[in-house]
Amino acid sequence: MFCFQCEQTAGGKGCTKAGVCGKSADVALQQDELTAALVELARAAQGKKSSPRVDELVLQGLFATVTNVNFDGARINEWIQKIRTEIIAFGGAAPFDAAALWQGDPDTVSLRSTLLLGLRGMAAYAWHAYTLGKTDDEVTAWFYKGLNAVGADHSAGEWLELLLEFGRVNLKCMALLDEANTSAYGHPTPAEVPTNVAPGPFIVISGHDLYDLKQLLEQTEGRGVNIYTHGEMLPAHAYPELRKYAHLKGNFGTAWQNQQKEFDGVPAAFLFTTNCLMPPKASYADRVFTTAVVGYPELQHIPDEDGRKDFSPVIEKALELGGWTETRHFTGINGGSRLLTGFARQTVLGAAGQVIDAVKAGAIKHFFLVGGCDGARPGRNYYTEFVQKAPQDTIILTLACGKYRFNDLDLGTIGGLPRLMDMGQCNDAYSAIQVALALADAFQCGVNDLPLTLVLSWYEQKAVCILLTLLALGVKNIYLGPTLPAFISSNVLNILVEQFGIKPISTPEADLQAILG
Ligand code: FSO
Ligand code: SF4
Repeated sequence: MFCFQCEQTAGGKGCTKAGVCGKSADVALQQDELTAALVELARAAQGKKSSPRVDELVLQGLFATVTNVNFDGARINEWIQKIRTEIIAFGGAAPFDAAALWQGDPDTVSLRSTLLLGLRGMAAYAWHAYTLGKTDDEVTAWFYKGLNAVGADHSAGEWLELLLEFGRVNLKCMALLDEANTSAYGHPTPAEVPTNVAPGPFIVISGHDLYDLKQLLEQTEGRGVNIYTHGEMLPAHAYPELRKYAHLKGNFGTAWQNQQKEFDGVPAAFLFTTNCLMPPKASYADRVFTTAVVGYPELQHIPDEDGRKDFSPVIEKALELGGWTETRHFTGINGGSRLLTGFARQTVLGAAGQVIDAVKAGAIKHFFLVGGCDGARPGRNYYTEFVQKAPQDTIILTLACGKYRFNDLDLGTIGGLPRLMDMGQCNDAYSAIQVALALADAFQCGVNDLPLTLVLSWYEQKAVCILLTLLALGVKNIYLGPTLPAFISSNVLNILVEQFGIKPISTPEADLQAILG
């Protein structure tokens, strides 16, 4: 096997014997075969009309190979067989050798991998929009275009053009998901989310899929089972159509990499709707459920029947386990117990006048977007310290699960606005982009001329597609950590540094000094 798609890859180079994530060598090879089959499917579909069934298969096949999504060889094989059937129905295609994915000249491997990994990330976002009935022809078509590009040769210049074009298409995809989520559940408004767990049966739901949460809330209403969000599901508390359920009680746990410790011995059922599943320990594996493209051998899977799911096995398990008999008190990783979320674009832009006045009066000197994924590396304390050390006259916007490093801190307020504002999930990078564009408009300058710096943490492939979107928008001088991706070759890194001013993070003090002068 060879896999170097995520930040925790072995030795910072590549997993070759087994995945640090728990993916076996066999499953890694099957995932490569699945990817090769998708390239062949895109070849077969060229110049022909696709169908929603095939489009859905493309999304599932790409999404299933995102880090911490699917560890189940049997499910991966099912997708391969379905894709093979569709290739035949299209009239066949020239074969693509899975072994070729990660081989060749290092710069070509780097550029090809960046596009493929970006496509995997975008597939996750397109999937969530799709489950809410939203598709976009350009986004759909680009999956085929991108897969064809992955299977072809290009010059370095052509690869870069493809990557930037992809970044623009991913912006459309994030806009589509924003539209899907806000039209289904309303615009997020600020919400304070409890970290305590009430007595009685409960279910912890993790991942990004709000439609899964909605269905779970409907099916648990009046059943005496409380629902707690976990990880990237936290921002769900801000959506009016989700928070209206009184049994959506609070948030349990912190970011994904702490689950084996945090779930151990908890008398509740756990439901994984998207990525960030770690191999479950025996002490709680009997109560973990997967759904959608998520899979792990021997865990119970909740299938999809024409878009509707029956979560009865999850609910029965929660009732059987019964929860705790008294209220349990939990805190975030810094000991705080107050989590705020819901500062998405409508809320922040609603306060735009206040923000602009505060900038003009000198009360706000700088904005930081400290966003991205969390992970296990100790160097990620950088983000906690960065936020703690940022001066009092700065605002911190955040999104995705990296915020658990600091979202329990009380950073105070400026002019009535909290200094720390959680904009939502990683896909809500769309909200952050809209806010940055609106501020640039108000100050009549470019985004790069705003007193705004992006300090990003990456872990997996959704971060790749978001980074490409930011580059495609011309956003410069992004700080990136905790380490640089193994799939970025030194020549490609040089291009990123020269053309986009990408900076690896150093220390919070040095970076703050460089940014604020
Ligand atoms: Fe975190 Fe996991 Fe959203 Fe990622 S939950 S690490 S960027 O999958 O998806 O932020
Ligand atoms: Fe290794 Fe990450 Fe690939 Fe898992 S997803 S095999 S940890 S590089």
